[in-house]
Amino acid sequence: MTGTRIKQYDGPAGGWGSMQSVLRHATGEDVPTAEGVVQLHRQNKVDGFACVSCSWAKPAEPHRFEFCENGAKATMWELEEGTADAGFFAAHTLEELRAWPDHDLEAQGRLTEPMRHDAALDRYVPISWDEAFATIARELGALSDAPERVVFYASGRASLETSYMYALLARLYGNNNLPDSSNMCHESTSVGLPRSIGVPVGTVLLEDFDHCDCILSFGQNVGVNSPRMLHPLQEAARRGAQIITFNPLYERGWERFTNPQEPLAMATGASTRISNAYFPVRAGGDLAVMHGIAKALFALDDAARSDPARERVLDVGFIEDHTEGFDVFEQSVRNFEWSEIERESGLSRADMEGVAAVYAAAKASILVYGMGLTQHRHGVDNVRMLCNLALMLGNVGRPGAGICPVRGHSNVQGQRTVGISEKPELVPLDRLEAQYGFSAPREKGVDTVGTVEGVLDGSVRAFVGLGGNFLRAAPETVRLEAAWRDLALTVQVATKLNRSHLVCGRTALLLPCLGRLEKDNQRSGDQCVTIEDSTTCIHASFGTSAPASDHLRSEPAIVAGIAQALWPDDARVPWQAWVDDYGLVRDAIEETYPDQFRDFNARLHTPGGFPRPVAARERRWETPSGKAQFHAPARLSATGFEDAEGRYRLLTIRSNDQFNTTVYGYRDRFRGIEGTRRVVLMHEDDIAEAGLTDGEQIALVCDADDGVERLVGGLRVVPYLIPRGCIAAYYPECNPLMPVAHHAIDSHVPAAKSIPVRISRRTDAPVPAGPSPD
Ligand SMILES: Nc1nc2c(c(=O)[nH]1)N[C@H]1C(S)=C(S)[C@@H](COP(=O)(O)OP(=O)(O)OC[C@H]3O[C@@H](n4cnc5c(=O)[nH]c(N)nc54)[C@H](O)[C@@H]3O)O[C@H]1N2
Ligand SMILES: Nc1nc2c(c(=O)[nH]1)N[C@H]1C(S)=C(S)[C@@H](COP(=O)(O)OP(=O)(O)OC[C@H]3O[C@@H](n4cnc5c(=O)[nH]c(N)nc54)[C@H](O)[C@@H]3O)O[C@H]1N2
Ligand SMILES: [Mo]
Repeated sequence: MTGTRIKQYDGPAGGWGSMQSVLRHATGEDVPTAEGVVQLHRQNKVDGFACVSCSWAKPAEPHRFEFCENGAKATMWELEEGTADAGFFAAHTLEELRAWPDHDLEAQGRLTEPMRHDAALDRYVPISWDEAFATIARELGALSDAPERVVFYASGRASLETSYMYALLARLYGNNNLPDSSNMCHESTSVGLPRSIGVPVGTVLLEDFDHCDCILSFGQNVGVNSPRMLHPLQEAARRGAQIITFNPLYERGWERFTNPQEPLAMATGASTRISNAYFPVRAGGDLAVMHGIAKALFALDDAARSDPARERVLDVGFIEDHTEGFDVFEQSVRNFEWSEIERESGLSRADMEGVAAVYAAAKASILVYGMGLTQHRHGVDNVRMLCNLALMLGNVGRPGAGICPVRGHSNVQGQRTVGISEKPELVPLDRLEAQYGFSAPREKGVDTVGTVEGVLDGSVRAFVGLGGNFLRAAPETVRLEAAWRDLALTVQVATKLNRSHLVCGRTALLLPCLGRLEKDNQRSGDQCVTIEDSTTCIHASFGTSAPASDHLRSEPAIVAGIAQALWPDDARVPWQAWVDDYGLVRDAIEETYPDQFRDFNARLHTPGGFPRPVAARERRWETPSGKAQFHAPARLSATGFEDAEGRYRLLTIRSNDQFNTTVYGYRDRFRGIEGTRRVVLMHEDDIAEAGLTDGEQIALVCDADDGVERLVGGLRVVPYLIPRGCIAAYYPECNPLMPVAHHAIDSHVPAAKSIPVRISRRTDAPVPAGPSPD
């Protein structure tokens, strides 16, 4: 570690900086270079593997290297040599490991064999696969008279095949307790979009980016979290499309990009401007911004209406034929005062009018968004207000136009498609019952927030985790960890060691699985799996690299192993045949979802993936009334709390050197923060007003009035270009500050982008592990 370095970064996204960053990881992580290079070449190709990083679309005609800086890091992180094997666990107690930073835990390398927690030794010790499955079956069997006490969590990386099997396992066991990472992520999308446009997913395809002339983006960090999306954005910008971004932070990817695929640009350092205009909205201020744009659109339309020679601004034909609720929405927008809109958004009326003029003039617009909209108390209203803007101009269901939520994990959207959901009404239970001859549970299951509450109040007794790092990703870290130890059973299926593996229930198992890059050889031969990208296209993925250990099992084999141990004499589900040949799981998926997965096995290899049908793309509205719905939010702030003296809106952010709770390193290049993650980004006037100094270390205290103290210390104050009253700090270090009750209404997404906090000089606050900012 070279120590903390905080210095403004002036380069573009992409470019030599990204090449250097990739190379540093290639050499620094001990990857056999040849293997790393061979694998990178196969990333996101038709006969290759689907990147384990983000879920952005994979083009039919891929670039020579269809990967980005962060996809390359994800690949190398998984291939890295070195292992967390039995010898490693013999050498370290869990108490000792709990003091390690997230980075150091995963950096040990891949998990290699099944382990169980020995409480007396406070260590993981090896266990055979058969014993592990028998232990799980015994513990789950003991809870089966009240199956709602068991939770089956999934992180969004597992394939469609694994996810289908896993959801079936939970339902055969007797519950719909299938929370997934989406509950902390785009659940506001999954709840908001169906209400507005009748589908839970975005409506754009990759080719729409070739036909749009305007892109509005809200709260998404493209350069870090979906860098391959910079290619269509760059092409759109070069064609002259207007790109307008709303984000409290100036994120480099939306500003400028140098395409590493272009030798001339690399040689000359030329970069493409991405956004024509960039507006630093206050965190939680998007509802106000979107109301401002809508209000200005109404004003433009009023002017057009008064002049018969001019075309209307609103798409009145579309509104008339396809939508409901317009009048109420219109009245509501007109009733909000500009002064209020300006105050809540932090932007000027003139700016919002300017955006409205650009948006009104465009023939086809795409509206892009991410966590900056979904992770708020009123995140569902945010999503629905974005739909309103699209509906006003008929920007859904025609070429070059649409709604584009940029999803997170590489198969998070697909997991929902094949039944991972706590909401039974979203799953074809009748069909599953007919297919497998059982009576499916009909009660709603718990989501992530429900799981946290259930662990806290004792109603949840066992947790099975298919990937992920639940204890780090979820809110309420401190109380959750304390209650977690009282669970009867915790099972973690994982590739790498993380914090969630170090806080154990009374019986605890850690089961290592193959990663997506690894060759998965089963009885019928080498297997491929499938995933769904952000634009509903389904892709095959073949792993070819040698498995990190001979003891690893594939995720389908582990799910089947648990099921077979639970129900050894039950022939209703062909678990073993499925493990032998994943093509049979795909046949089963097609049988359950015939419209979505027609000819599944035959279409796997379609270049660019094959799109699932999305009704809203054809302007069919699968809402109760058969029309798209305008919605009138009752307020302009998405935060769910009032402003108060000394109270800040904390937005938790990802660095350019992490994938969720996986911390690759300590270089947040675009933000110019290196060597530490213990920082709080603050406007310089706020720093002065609070009597703080640049570089001072402070604590943050959650400002929820519920009698629980939540604090994080050792954070260095960094002056930063961020709206006043807003501060930013890293996830997951700041998750102890998030109360479980502070989540989005209806979708239950923890409100990680506006947490009410105060600044404190207390010195007794727990300090996150990791390099100190001194
Ligand atoms: N390299 C890498 N790739 C990833 C991930 C990763 O961690 N690393 N994570 C994956 C996952 S699971 C997901 S969900 C996605 C996440 O990708 P994003 O949706 O981009 O999520 P974040 O980076 O958390 O936040 C996005 C942006 O929201 C802005 N923001 C915060 N509050 C507000 C607000 O109130 N309004 C507006 N307009 N903007 C706001 C932040 O400044 C930030 O730039 O990326 C996926 N891809
Ligand atoms: N404060 C705050 N909290 C947040 C967020 C935020 O922006 N702010 N973002 C939220 C979001 S968007 C999300 S999606 C969640 C993420 O929550 P999770 O999905 O639960 O967390 P990850 O960090 O993605 O999980 C990483 C772990 O997954 C395991 N893993 C990796 N690959 C595989 C695999 O192929 N198979 C298996 N079985 N395991 C694997 C590894 O052991 C690794 O340590 O966090 C949420 N929490
Ligand atoms: Mo996510």
